[in-house]
Amino acid sequence: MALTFLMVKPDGVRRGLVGEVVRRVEAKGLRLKALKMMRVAPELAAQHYAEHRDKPFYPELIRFITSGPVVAMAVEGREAVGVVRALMGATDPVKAAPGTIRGDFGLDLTENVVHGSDSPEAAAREIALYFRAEELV
Ligand code: 3AN
Repeated sequence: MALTFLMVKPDGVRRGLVGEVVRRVEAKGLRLKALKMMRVAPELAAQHYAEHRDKPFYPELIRFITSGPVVAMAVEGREAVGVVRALMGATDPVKAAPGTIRGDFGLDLTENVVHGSDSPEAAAREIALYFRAEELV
C-alpha cells in the first residue's frame, strides 16, 4: 500500500475545512494512518519547503505555513500520492477543476487550502518530517 502526506494549511483550518478534507479522503477509500493539529515552526517550514528556497514566492510560503495551526495527515491507499493530488486539484485554484478541493474551496495561489506530496519520495520525506514512526498506526 502506498503512503502520502497531506496537510490542511492554515487557511483551510481557519475556514473550518478540516472535516470537509478528511471526509473526501475517507470517502475515496483512503485510510488515515496519522492525523494531528499542530503549528509549523519556522525550522520545520524551511525543511518542508527546501526545494522552493530560491523561488520568489518562498518568503510568502514560509510566512503563510507558519501563520496558524495546520492539520497534518499520513494517508494510505492504492496509488495514494496520485489519488490525493487528484482530490486536491491543480496548484493554482483558478485552474483547479470543480469537484477538487482547490477547485471547490480556493481562489488564491498561496492560500490554497491543502498540501500533498508530489512523489512517493517526497511523501516518505514529509511523513518523516511531521511524524515519529510510533505515531503511524
Ligand atoms: P503543490 O502544493 O501543488 O505541490 P508546489 O509544491 O509547486 O505546489 O508549490 C508549493 C506551494 O507554493 C503551493 N502549494 C503554493 O502555495 C505555492 N506556490 C506555488 N507556485 C506559486 C507561485 N507561482 N506563486 C505563489 N505561490 C506559489
